[in-house]
Amino acid sequence: MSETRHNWTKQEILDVYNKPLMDLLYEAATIHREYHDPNTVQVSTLLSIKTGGCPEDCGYCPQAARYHTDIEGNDLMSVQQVKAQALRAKSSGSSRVCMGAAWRNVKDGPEFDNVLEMVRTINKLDMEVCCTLGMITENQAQRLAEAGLYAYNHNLDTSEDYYKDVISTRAFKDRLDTIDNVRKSNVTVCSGGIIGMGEKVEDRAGMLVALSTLDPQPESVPINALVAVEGTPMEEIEPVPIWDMIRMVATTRIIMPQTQVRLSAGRTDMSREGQAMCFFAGANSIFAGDKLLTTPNPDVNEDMAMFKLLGLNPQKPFTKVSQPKTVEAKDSKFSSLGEKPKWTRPEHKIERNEAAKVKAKLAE
Ligand code: SAM
Ligand code: DTB
Ligand code: SF4
Repeated sequence: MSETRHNWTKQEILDVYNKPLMDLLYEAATIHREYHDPNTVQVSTLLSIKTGGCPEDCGYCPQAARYHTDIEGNDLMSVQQVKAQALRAKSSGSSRVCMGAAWRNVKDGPEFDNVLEMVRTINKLDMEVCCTLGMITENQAQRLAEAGLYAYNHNLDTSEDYYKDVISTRAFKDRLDTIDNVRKSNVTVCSGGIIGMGEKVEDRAGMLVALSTLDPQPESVPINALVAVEGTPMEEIEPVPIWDMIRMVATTRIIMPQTQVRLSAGRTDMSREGQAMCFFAGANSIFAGDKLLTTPNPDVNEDMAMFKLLGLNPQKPFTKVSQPKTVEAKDSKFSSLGEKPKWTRPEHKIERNEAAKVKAKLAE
């Protein structure tokens, strides 16, 4: 087996990314087959448990309160609503539910207690549970782990350099700190990013340096293509070419051989042929269901037809890591600390974010 390296340099990653396509595909597919069944793809369903009204200024995100987008905001869903959606996801072939909240960070209190109950409920349905709730402390990660959380998603999104052009309300280091907090628990790490935000290929490589030098590397790495949503600062960016997506997936597979590489946002714009190339290049997970968090995703039936056509099978839950045990709230070893961590607020000016904010004000 090829070794898993944690010392990849940006130049080495660029050299991989820029290989002649046939060489890149062959190398990625070979490594993919060493570590994974190439005909198995893990299927996750996203559930936006709290939508919109987010205080952050992420330039790609339709849920940031400061931009004017057409999404419908919602308060935290109830545990019963979440259970019903998880059952639907299970019956349509998903092995994982990923619950997303438009929060900057998790605050201890009744809402987080409800999220913990959602985690317990889904784990008891024998599905993998993932959460993406923004920045969290070590204590919060431990409480999620006790509830039975399988994975925590926290994307680096781009390189440290380009991060400053995308977000001003938190720093790259805060993201790394949250990942570190998750690592101190038994919860697996899901972290990746977005391509097609106007970044250079060097930034894509820079992000992959940051992810691949984590030790251990993330258990899953989502690669999103930007979904350019009207009203966000990135509304006018042209869709990223499929070739960039294929190169990014292949490079991720080569430098992180053991990880599940998830072909994430942007699949509605990809042909079946394009997606098939991504699976060949090492993608072995997707988000299924007709909605991501707020934007469209291919219909489940369409995806199942694609799986049939390509001879792909959905991965069973807990194939890679065993099922966590759920500890009930009354037996919990970790109580709420009510901490008020000092996450960073750089607040530098990003021209296009400022312009989108002004435009939104005028539209009010
Ligand atoms: N608020 C939490 C956070 O930012 O960590 C969790 C939810 S947030 C929507 C999760 C991830 O979705 C982001 O880190 C980003 O990678 C991805 N995302 C958000 N908007 C996107 C878009 N328009 N296109 C592609 N990916 C997007
Ligand atoms: C990830 O990397 N992509 C997902 C999930 N993790 C949370 C989110 C994609 C969101 C796309 C824009 C939207 O639907 O709001
Ligand atoms: Fe908020 Fe997350 Fe969207 Fe950023 S990506 S605006 S933190 S919901």
